[in-house]
Amino acid sequence: MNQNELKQAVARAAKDYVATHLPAGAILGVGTGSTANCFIDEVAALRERIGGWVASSEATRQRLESHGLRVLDLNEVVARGLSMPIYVDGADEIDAGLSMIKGGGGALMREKIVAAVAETFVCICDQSKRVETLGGFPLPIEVIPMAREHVRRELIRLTGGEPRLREGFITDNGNEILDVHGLAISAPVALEARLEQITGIVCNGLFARRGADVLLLAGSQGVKTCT
Ligand code: ABF
Repeated sequence: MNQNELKQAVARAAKDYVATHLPAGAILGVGTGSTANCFIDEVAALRERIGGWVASSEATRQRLESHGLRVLDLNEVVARGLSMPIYVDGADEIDAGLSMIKGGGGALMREKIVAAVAETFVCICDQSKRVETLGGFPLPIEVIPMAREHVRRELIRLTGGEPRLREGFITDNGNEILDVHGLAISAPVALEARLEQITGIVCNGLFARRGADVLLLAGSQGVKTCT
């Protein structure tokens, strides 16, 4: 199977997971990226039993709406005391402890917010994303534009990596992204916490403290479920 077929396979597996595990009428959180797009196209078939949809980016909101699905405001969901039992999203890298690098598509902040609200994070990936050590994929850091050079200097000091501005890209929140190259992240939880302390960083792309709960991983032998 090529990579696109693997994405389709994991998207179908995620739809089955939702059909089995999401209580009828409950709200589903939906991620961003090409694997998440395959998932949206599959899971739209479950519209009758899903009570509402929360999007982790403008692109995802538009794709959900193109299927005629009702996208809810996250504040309204939380304020009304509604639960979001499942959030399904892709990743750029994932390790054995289900820590991830995310944000290659630039939606890291909203993805982290939706993941924080959801009860179960289901990560959907093809096998190319599974790594021993995170950091081969450049770590995205969303920054307030006026803080970019300060953050760049702090990132070099802290990580020894090479932060590069993602040229011509502005996030859904109006910010810039520095991609940090050349990392080998041995302690993702500790690094995530340290990055959160740098003034000017809006969000870092490590999802370690709140990693995935379930990984659906597509490979040549089919889709494996890892917890
Ligand atoms: C989102 O989409 C991101 O966090 C990650 O950057 C990306 C993965 O995209 P794809 O499925 O296209 O590889 O999940």
